[in-house]
This record gives sequence, C-alpha cells and structure tokens, in this order.
Amino acid sequence: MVSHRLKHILRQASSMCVLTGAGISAESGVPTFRGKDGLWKKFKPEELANFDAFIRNPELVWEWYSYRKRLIDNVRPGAGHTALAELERFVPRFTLVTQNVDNLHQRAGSKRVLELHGNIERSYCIACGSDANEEHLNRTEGVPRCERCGGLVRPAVVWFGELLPHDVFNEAEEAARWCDVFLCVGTSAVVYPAAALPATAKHAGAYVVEVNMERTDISHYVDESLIGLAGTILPELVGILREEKEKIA
Ligand code: BJW
Ligand code: ZN
Repeated sequence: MVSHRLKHILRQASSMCVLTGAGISAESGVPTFRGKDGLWKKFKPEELANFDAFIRNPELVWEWYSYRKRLIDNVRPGAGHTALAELERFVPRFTLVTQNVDNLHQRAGSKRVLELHGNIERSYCIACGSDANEEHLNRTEGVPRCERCGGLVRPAVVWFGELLPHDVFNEAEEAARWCDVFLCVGTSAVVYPAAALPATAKHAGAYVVEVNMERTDISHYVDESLIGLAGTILPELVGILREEKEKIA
C-alpha cells in the first residue's frame, strides 16, 4: 500500500535515482546471491567472485559464468524492469543505477543504466585489456583466450576487492546527492560501496524508499519500506505518475 505522503512526494519529484539489486531479477528466474535460495548457499564467493580465485582456477570460474550467462539468455525482463523503463520517461531527471550484471534493464528498454558491477555479456583480456569478441567466446569450450595476444579472458564484472568503474560510481553518487527521491529496489544493501548510496541520498535530503520482500540493513534509516515484490510495487508507483501525466495532458 503506497502512502499518501509517498504519492504526493512522487508527483512533486523532479529528480529520482533508483538503485537495483538481484531481487528485481529474481522474478525473471535469475537467482539472488544471499538468502535461502541464493547463489552463495551453493557456491562460495571466495572461490568464484575474486581475482585470486580466477587465477587459481579459471576453468571453475568460467564454468560458473557460462552457466549463468546461459540462464540469463533464457529469461525475460520482469514487470519491475519494465516499470523502471517507463519511469525513465516520466521523471525529468532520472538515474538508474544497478548492481546487476544481467542486462535485463537494457532489455526492458531502459536507455541509460549505470552498471556498478559490470555486465556478464562482456569479457576482456587480463593481459592486453582488449574486449573479447562475444561470438568467439560463445563458440569456445572451457577457458577463453584472447584472439590478439593469447592472454586469459575474464568476465567484465566487478569481483570482491576490485574497484568499481570510477566514472560510473561518481555519476551514481552525484545522482544520489541531487535526487528528490531515492528508490532502493531488491538489494540486501550489504555490499559496499553500492550500499552507501541510499545513505548518501538520505544525508543530502532525499526521500529514501526501499522496495524489498523483507527488511534489510538499511530499513532502520529509510523513510519508507515497501515490503513486497518489485514486480508488483514498481508498477504501482509508475501508475501513480502515469495518472498524474494523463491528468495534465
Ligand atoms: C526481492 C525480490 C523481489 C528477492 N522483489 N525484493 C568489510 C566491511 C565493509 C566492506 C568490506 C568489508 N570487507 C570487504 C569489503 C568490501 C566489499 C564488501 O562490501 N563486502 C561486504 C560483503 C562485506 N566490497 C568490494 O570488495 C567492492 N569493491 C571495493 O570495495 O573496492 C574497494 C576495495 C578494494 C580493495 C580492497 C578492499 C576494498 C566490490 C564489490 C563487488 C561485488 N560483486 C558481486 C559479484 C558481481 C559479479 C557476478 O554477478 O558474478 O556483485 S557480489 C554480489 O553482491 C553481486 C551483487 O551485485 C552484490 C549485491 O547483491 P544484491 O544485489 O544486494 O543481492 P542479494 O542476493 O544480496 O539481495 C537480494 C535482495 O533482493 C534481498 O534483500 C531479497 O530480500 C530481495 N528480493 N526477491 C523485491 N521479487
Ligand atoms: Zn589480449
């Protein structure tokens, strides 16, 4: 249930920043990381999601990413992704920031997406830095090698202990600092520095709303926690703005 206060704030908002996490893609069938059915229940992040693990066992790491790439190829964006793509058209200054690597926001039609943790559909060579050709990659069994120099190719995602793309994070921080409303959707908000963005927004005076199936580490300081599915709540929020737009037109 969306409060009268939030409806009013949404209608007044001229700038909005949205941070998404794995929960928004869960309804499409992409597993989350934490929680009872999360990826980290079956797989160990220290064996799969850091650079040392990749150097130690690139076969294992690539097996895991190839499996996830195939899974993502076979799912569709959900109602939450579609709602955010529509929101981008309604709010004058709108910034979508995602921790997800699954490309589903873009596939749903979002034009500008700040990807904090990279994108599983891209890969690059750790020796010469050149981007890998995805077609070549998809034809390769096992560990892909660079077509230019023979170096090891890795997925273009951000692992633990690695820096986030500097310009992308700066832009996200700026948007958090300047927005009227900050929405935090489907993230456990435990992985930094992404998890600091809602606090940045709050300190700068934004109205911070979280959309999640359960309470999280940030629930104690947000202005509102909307507990439920992203695919149900986000279309409701967009509906409020659509109504407003139709009234004006
Ligand atoms: C729904 C729903 C539905 C479900 N509707 N909701 C100690 C303290 C503080 C920080 C650190 C520390 N030790 C180390 C650090 C730094 C570390 C960190 O934060 N670690 C913490 C875990 C402790 N961070 C880093 O290392 C980052 N880099 C960095 O800090 O650089 C500086 C540095 C350099 C050198 C040394 C130290 C620091 C990089 C972080 C990279 C994260 N990478 C991953 C993997 C990406 C690639 C891949 O996909 O394979 O990113 S980890 C994984 O977690 C992935 C996600 O983007 C990220 C966040 O997860 P997310 O999206 O929140 O998912 P879940 O599963 O956690 O939550 C899902 C939520 O959805 C739940 O709340 C559900 O309830 C909800 N939900 N269905 C609505 N339908
Ligand atoms: Zn190379």
